[in-house]
Amino acid sequence: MKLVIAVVQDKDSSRLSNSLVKQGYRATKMASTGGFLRAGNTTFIIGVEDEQVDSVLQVIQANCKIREQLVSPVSPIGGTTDSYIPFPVEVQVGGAAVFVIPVERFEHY
Ligand code: 2BA
Ligand code: 2BA
Repeated sequence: MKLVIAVVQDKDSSRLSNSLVKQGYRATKMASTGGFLRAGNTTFIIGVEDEQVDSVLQVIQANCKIREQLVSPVSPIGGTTDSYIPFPVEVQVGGAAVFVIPVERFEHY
């Protein structure tokens, strides 16, 4: 068994959730925050059999779009200076950052 962890944009999360259910996959959605943009995103955890991993990855890929996002200057006042960005920069966000992790044990009570 594998655990697929996928960080996706909020805009894609309902579509992805619907597609996963439609294809018979079980998933848990968690509200998360990107460390860089400090904006909300959604983390899916999807426990699947090894042979289903590729198909789940295809579902994720098909439902998550790459988008450009402008990062506004962040004022260092009152905060730390290590993440200070002095001018707006455009970053590419998503489609999805996906990790596939082996599951040692799965119990369902
Ligand atoms: P954020 O951390 O808010 O990052 C949003 C986008 O900003 C990233 O898109 C990337 O294009 C850029 N970015 C992030 N950190 C950067 C850095 N240190 N220097 C320059 N640009 C940077 P994605 O790579 O598609 O990531 C989207 C979200 O997925 C991230 O949101 C984060 O929540 C998650 N993520 C991505 N890679 C990860 C990783 N290796 N481990 C854990 N979470 C990750
Ligand atoms: P359970 O299987 O007991 O799952 C309870 C919750 O545990 C799920 O909530 C989900 O958040 C998490 N979960 C279960 N299996 C998971 C997995 N393999 N990976 C990640 N998270 C997992 P819900 O998704 O709201 O599901 C509530 C109940 O609806 C489930 O109870 C199950 O009886 C049924 N169900 C869920 N997805 C189904 C599906 N695709 N087909 C048929 N029944 C489904």
